[in-house]
Amino acid sequence: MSTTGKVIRCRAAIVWNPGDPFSIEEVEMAPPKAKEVRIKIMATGLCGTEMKMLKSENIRLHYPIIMGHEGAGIVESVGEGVSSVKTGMNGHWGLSQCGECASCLNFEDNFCIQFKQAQTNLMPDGTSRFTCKGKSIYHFANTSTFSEYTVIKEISVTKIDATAPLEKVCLFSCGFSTGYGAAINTAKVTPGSVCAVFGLGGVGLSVITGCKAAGAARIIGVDINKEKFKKAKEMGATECINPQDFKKPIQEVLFDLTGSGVEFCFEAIGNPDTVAAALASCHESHGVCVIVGLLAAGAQLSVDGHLFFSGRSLKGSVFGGWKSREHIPKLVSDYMAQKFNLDALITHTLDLGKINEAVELMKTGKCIRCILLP
Ligand code: PAD
Ligand code: ZN
Repeated sequence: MSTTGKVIRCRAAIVWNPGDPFSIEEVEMAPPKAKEVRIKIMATGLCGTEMKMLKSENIRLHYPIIMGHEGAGIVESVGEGVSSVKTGMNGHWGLSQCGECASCLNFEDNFCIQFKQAQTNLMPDGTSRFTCKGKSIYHFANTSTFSEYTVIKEISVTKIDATAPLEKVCLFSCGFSTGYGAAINTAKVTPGSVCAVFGLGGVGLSVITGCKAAGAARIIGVDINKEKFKKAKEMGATECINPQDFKKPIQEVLFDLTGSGVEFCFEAIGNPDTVAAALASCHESHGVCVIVGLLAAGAQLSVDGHLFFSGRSLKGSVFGGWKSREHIPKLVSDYMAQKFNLDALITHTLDLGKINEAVELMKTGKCIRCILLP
């Protein structure tokens, strides 16, 4: 029996209040309104960003909320006026791409103005499509993938290869694309260069994959968890170091190791102190430091202004600089053509009902990416 136009009762993981664990609940998922699409989620990753949100670090959110943004699924139905997406299509999402705003029209920019609206944690008409126990539940990043179904905007849905395994390519909705693109698009890593990556989680390892694809000669992994080194080397790191093994600050260690500093340095942790260390590790004139990690709203950076005198640069990067609808289908095709190793990022797979176990695995550093199956 078709569910088009009807409310679907389904399972979702809700966080009721800041700092609470996930609670598995039955929710009512309203049908999509105009220019919206309802998706049956087939798989979703748990990203470092949700880990930060669970710690209720100063990331502006409204509660109760259904988090999750690293998902892939199948279009169940579409709202009025939807023309680019059809029922049954394999879908994927990242940032929105309206194609009309100043960011979308800029060749190098991917932060579509319509994504900012997602920060209200509501759909464009200012309401939610999720209800639970009579309460309206907030969306997250216009995705909310920790649910069997979700409703998102048409301009955030990307059509991908119908044969792509959704339980793997869901990582293109965030972690992999973010890290890989930070190296390729934001830093523009050059062949033969010396790179360093601070933080060897799913995002940092994807940065390593990007540096390797760009032909970097040296890729130095930096993490306080030594358990991460084996996988980092498997992905392309040429050496790995733990800042806690040295008496000197890590930037001095990196200068000792490289002679003149790192040419492309990435911070994939989201900590103001490691951003400062990553910047100070860069070559004094042509060194480029890219902040990939999410810093809490209001986080202040303490960096020596003189570091910029000689030409170093510091850049931010969101979703790896990819324009979602335009670029992600090609990345998925490259994966299908085995151009890079995405599968190595997936260390665990669990039922969505076990999402709090996935949180524990991430907290204890035992997991790179845990795929949750709704
Ligand atoms: P993760 O928690 O799997 O990885 C973080 C890694 O950093 C772990 O291996 C830690 O051991 C390591 N670490 C923590 N503190 C330190 C330290 N002081 N020195 C060295 N290493 C340390 O997270 P992830 O890889 O999923 O995400 C990483 C960050 O990227 C996180 O801040 C997340 O919010 C952000 C992110 N940004 C975007 C974007 O578009 N910019 C997208 C997705 C994720
Ligand atoms: Zn736009």
